[in-house]
Amino acid sequence: FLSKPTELGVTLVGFSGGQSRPGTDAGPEVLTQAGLLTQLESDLGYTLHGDTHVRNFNAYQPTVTDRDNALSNSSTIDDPDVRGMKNPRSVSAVTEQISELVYAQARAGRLALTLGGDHSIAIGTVSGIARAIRERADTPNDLALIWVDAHADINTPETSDSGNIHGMPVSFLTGLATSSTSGIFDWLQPHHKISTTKLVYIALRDVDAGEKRILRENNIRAYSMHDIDRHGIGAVMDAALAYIGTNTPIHLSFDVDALDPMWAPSTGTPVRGGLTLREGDFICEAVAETGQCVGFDLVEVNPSLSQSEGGVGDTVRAGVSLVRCGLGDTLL
Ligand code: EXY
Ligand code: MN
Ligand code: MN
Ligand code: MN
Repeated sequence: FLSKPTELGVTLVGFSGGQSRPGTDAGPEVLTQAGLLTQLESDLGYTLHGDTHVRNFNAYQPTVTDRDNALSNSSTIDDPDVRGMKNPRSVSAVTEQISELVYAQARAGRLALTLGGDHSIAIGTVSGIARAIRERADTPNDLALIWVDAHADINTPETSDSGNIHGMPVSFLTGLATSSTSGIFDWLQPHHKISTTKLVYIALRDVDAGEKRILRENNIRAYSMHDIDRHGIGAVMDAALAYIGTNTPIHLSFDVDALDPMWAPSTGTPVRGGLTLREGDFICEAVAETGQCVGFDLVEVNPSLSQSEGGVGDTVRAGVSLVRCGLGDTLL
């Protein structure tokens, strides 16, 4: 139902307000400096659309210091917690803008590539693509979402212990988190949302108790590292894609912390016991191979964080590899 993608709609999101460690906003910059976009053009043959310069969405992020200063300086923006969410106005405003930008790329029939940024930005990417897919005549079915991550990112504001919105995007995208009268994420309309039956997780290994309950109660399809160890990544991808079915457009949201920190140490919430780089690449290749992929995010690359010399380079090389594989790079 979709023709082989040649047009790429690029959005480079410099934003870190969904969590508290500075540096994730520089993710798109280090990935593009490594030549990623040039490779997509010259090696993979894509025509690039959208904005190939990084947008600094952190300009919308009032920092903790700003908040403290706001007590003495009324001209600084204040963004106090709402239902325990940190930086709620800023994340809501930024993701609304991302949603519009990504919608425009997907609506024009382009494969929407977004480089983040922390994972809160997926509230923008998934909502924009879900809406575009509902409108497009070449896509008979609603969007499916494959979320590759060590974490489930499905806390509601009420179940979250941290208040970090990068741990909540899936609950807002599926409507499990209720929008309130607070104005935060009130812009999310039914046409932006996806069904929990169209959601598949891969590589989970650090899921909060409240999130486990949400996954269980909603019967959400999830493949943990345990499942990958038991069945192998090939069988897991076969099952995941069979569950989604053919004729269904797919968005792949890849958190680099799904990879073991051995391969991708420069990220804010690393969890040991993760995917090898090849398993990560394989997931991306398998989705690309379906010909159903309409969107791809790579998030949570944080070049300010590295335990070891060379850790940033390793993480960036891994990120470049994942994107190339997700966009249909083949070796033979
Ligand atoms: N579950 C934890 C929380 O809600 O704070 C950790 C979330 C980490 C989220 C990273 C982006 O995947
Ligand atoms: Mn994540
Ligand atoms: Mn459609
Ligand atoms: Mn994660």
